[in-house]
Amino acid sequence: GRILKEDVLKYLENNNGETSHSGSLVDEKQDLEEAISGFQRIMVKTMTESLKIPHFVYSDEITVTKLSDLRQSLKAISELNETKISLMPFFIKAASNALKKYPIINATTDQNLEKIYYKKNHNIGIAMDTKAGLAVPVIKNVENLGILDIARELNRLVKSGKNGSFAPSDIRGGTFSISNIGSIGGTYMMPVITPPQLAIIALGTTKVLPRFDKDMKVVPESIINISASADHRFIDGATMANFIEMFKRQIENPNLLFLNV
Ligand code: CAO
Repeated sequence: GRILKEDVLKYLENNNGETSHSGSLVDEKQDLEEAISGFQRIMVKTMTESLKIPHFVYSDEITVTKLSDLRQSLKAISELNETKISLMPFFIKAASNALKKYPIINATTDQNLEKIYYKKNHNIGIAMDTKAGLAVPVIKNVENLGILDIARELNRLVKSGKNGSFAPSDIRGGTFSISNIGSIGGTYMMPVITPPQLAIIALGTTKVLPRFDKDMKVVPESIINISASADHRFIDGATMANFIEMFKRQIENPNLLFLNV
């Protein structure tokens, strides 16, 4: 019942990323029948497996005012003109730094649930809305990458998603995932774990909202909601809460990101 390398290669070869992902009917006067193939077939199989996992969801809000300011200031640096740096590379790096401290969140398991594999590399899957539907390409070895390296690799994968040209190795080997649904919309989302991974985080849309500062004055802050799903057979709530606290501390104090603490 697993997706084989051959299935993905056949799909990439035959479809060049084209499906009726938008759901729009070619002929609006009649019903349309369509074979389930490509990334949609992967989604059907993966999500059916995912539902066997006892998920728990932990949510919080994160203030991204400082990080948004930092990102804006980077836009003025001419050397970066070629590379788009969204908030994502910072989220990916913060997650990797936190995974170092909480390795169970970067672990995988086998089909019979007899072993836990603590993965040394942080291969972070990025849920992506591509021309061919939901894909989760992987940024490999994030623990060894700087923010700019991550941004370049994300740019490359987004481009591949747009023209349906992922290499099979791009969509293999994820150990943890991030879904930024907020680039489209939404405040909260319960993300679904991709087996054999044990955890995933989802981010909502950044909104400017009133919050109290340390002097109890109301100030505008950029707020993003985060929800983390974990496999409760292997990860407990306290571990996930600590992981998200560490992630949040770095995002709220972006200087920490560069210290790898
Ligand atoms: N809140 C508000 N704005 C956001 C945002 C957020 N959470 N995330 C991104 N944006 C903004 C970006 O800043 C960018 O704006 P500017 O061009 O003005 O800078 C714009 O939205 C587009 O961002 P992007 O999509 O080009 O870049 P990204 O790195 O933030 O995201 C990716 C990349 C691949 C995560 C995103 O394109 C995507 O596909 N998101 C959907 C993920 C998804 O489908 N999840 C569901 C999985 S379960 O079905």
